[in-house]
This record gives sequence, C-alpha cells and structure tokens, in this order.
Amino acid sequence: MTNARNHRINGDRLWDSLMEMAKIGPGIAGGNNRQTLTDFDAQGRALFQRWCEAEGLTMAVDKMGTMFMRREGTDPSLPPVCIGSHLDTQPTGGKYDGILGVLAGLEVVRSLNELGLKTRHPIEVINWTNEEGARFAPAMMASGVFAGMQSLEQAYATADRDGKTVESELKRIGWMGEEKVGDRPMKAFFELHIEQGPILETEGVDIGIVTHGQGLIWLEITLTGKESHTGTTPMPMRRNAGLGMARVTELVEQVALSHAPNAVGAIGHAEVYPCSRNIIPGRTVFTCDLRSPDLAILEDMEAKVIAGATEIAKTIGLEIETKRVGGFDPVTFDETCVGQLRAAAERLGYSHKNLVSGAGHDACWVNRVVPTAMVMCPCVDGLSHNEAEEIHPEWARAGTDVLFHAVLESAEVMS
Ligand code: HGY
Ligand code: MN
Ligand code: MN
Repeated sequence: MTNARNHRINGDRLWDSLMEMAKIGPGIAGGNNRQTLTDFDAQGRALFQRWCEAEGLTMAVDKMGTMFMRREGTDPSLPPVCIGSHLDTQPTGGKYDGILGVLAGLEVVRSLNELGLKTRHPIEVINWTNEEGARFAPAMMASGVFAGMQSLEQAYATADRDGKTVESELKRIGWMGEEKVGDRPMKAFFELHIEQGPILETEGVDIGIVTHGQGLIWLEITLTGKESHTGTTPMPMRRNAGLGMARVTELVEQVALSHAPNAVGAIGHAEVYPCSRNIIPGRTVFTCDLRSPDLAILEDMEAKVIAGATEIAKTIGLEIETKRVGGFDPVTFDETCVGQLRAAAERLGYSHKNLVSGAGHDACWVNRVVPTAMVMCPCVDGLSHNEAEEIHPEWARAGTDVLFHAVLESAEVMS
C-alpha cells in the first residue's frame, strides 16, 4: 500500500453532486420520481455523462443502456475495477438509494484526478439500467441480463402498465447501446449503498461491511372472481377477488412472522379490476415480496403462500394463478473484496460491522460473474423507498472514503 493511506475524497463536492442530481425528476414530497427509461432518467444520465466526460472518462453503453464510464490505467490490457449502482428511483423514492453509489464512483475518479494518482488497472464507474424494477419487473434487470439471469429478449419484451416495452423506451430516450450485454471483463465490482435499514444508525456505527445479501422471491398472484353490483349481489353469492387479496395479504404477514427473525414479507404492488366504487372486484393482480437470508426458509415461505392462497381462493370461489416474476438466491460476497473494504475502514479509523443486506442490489447479480462486495452507510431512521429518505453528509463521505481505499488497493494505485 503506498502512502495513499492519507488520501480522502472531497465530501463537499460529492454532496453538491448528490443535490444537483436530486433536482432531476423531483418527487411530490422532497424526494425523487426518476423512474427508469423516462425522460427524467434520460436527463439524469446526460448529467452523469457530462460530469464523467469532464473528468476525461470515455463512455460505453450496452444494449440494456447500462453506462460504463472508463478511466484508463497504466496497463489497459488489465480488467477494470468497477464501481457502481443505479440512478433510477422508485416512484416515491429518495435522493440517495442507488444515486450515492454511482456518484461516489464519480467522486473516486475526481479524487484520483485531483491527487494525480494513477492505477495499474483501469477503473469504470457504472450506472445499471432499471435496478428498482418498479416500472418494469424484475428489479436489478440490466445487471441480471449482464449476469445471464434473464435474456435480453425477455428484458426487451417487458412492458409497463401502459404497455410500453423496455426496448421501445430505451430507443425512445436514445440510450440503447451497441455493446452486447455481459461482454465486459471486470476484475472486481464494488457498490456503496445506503443501508435502507436501522442497524448502523441505531448502533452508532459508521460503516456496514456487507458479507451477504438475503434472497428474494417476487410471487405474482392473479385471483379471478366475478364482477357484480356491490349493492344488489347477496353476500353468499359473491366471488370477491378483493376479499381474496386481503386474506392473502394477512397470510403473507403470518408466514413471514412464523419464520421470525430471519424472514420478511409484504405485498407492495396491487391492482384491482375494474376498480370502481360500486363493483365487486372481479380480478386482482398483486406481488408477494418474500425475503430471507436462508434459502430453505425462502422456499418454505413461497410454498406456504401458494398453498394458503389456493385454499383461500377455493373458499371464496376464485380462480388462482401464481408465477414468479423476480427473485434471486441468498448471496455470499467475495471474501477478497469484502476484506479490502474492511481493511480500508480499519485503516481510515471508521467503526464498522458486518451486515446482511436486506435489499436487493445490482451487486447481488454481478457477484455471480465477478468478484463483488458492498459497503453501506447509515440512513436516517433506516427509512428508504420513501421520499423522506435522508443521510448525513459525513456518512456519505465515510462510505466513499472506504470505497476509495478499497479501489486504490484493488486497482493497484501507483505511488
Ligand atoms: O427490491 C429491492 O430490494 C431493491 O431496492 N430493488
Ligand atoms: Mn438501490
Ligand atoms: Mn431501491
């Protein structure tokens, strides 16, 4: 390790960039609504591209629109050390979920340039398309195609509620690249992300070293009953798909609690048809979000929800259809990369603890094809996927410092 031990990133510059990016795709309550492949997403991409090119980076874009912003190393034949996350947000998202990880990568490059440091390996800062999966399921879509978890054709054909497809929207905003997805060599991938949970803040710890990520299943259920008048249809004659959804919502809660504390479950996406005040819902479509760090528990939860929902449908006289629309097994991150992050936190004097990520991240998929690890910083009240999501500047600075030093190590900084 060279004397780079004293180098620090510029936390004020990072914070200014976060606030600048937050102006694009404003939400209605102080957060962001910069959903993937919208015009706001395109504006955010263009700003990120301008900032990177001002630092001398060159851009490559693959067929899923993922952006690879490259800083050459002294030996261009070596695979790059990559840093990244996502600039797309939830419809009622915060200013930091994903964005911190991308702009922290840019800050690492800005600091390298400012300090005049060279690295043997190239460095690439990545903005993965459609991490959130809110507009187009599943989540972590582009990194999933990159890791071979779904085909480009499947991703391209995915449509949003208005019937617009990933392919048509990528073309429309002008971000469909030429490069085959998954072709790019990488030495390692590091992602900085807010914790999106309460542990670090509650325990007063600066840094989370993410050793594992919990697994996820998105189980979409369609219940079909019969639309009829809410006033005239006698109760015993009703086939109420809305009632079915309500009972499955409670079922998911009970199944998750039966595996406490290593399981969580909820239904966040729900569509009621025809959604008229005086028509009994004939059809409901909703997604059960089931998670656990333990694969056996995850699969048991799915089985219990399917069995229970089938029973509920039978009792009410509904037809039921279930299908997985997303998911990934629990993740164990790469020991070498995890060690580099931990050593960086120690060298920099930041308190740190091991964490299991509760949320899914692009790193969870990339880890299947590239040595990968994550570092986390606290967030206020552990709140995320809410426009009130907040972090403190010093948390962003600490996380980016740790990322910076792990990258200096992995990319072999020259003295
Ligand atoms: O769903 C997740 O865990 C991530 O925020 N996309
Ligand atoms: Mn995220
Ligand atoms: Mn998110």
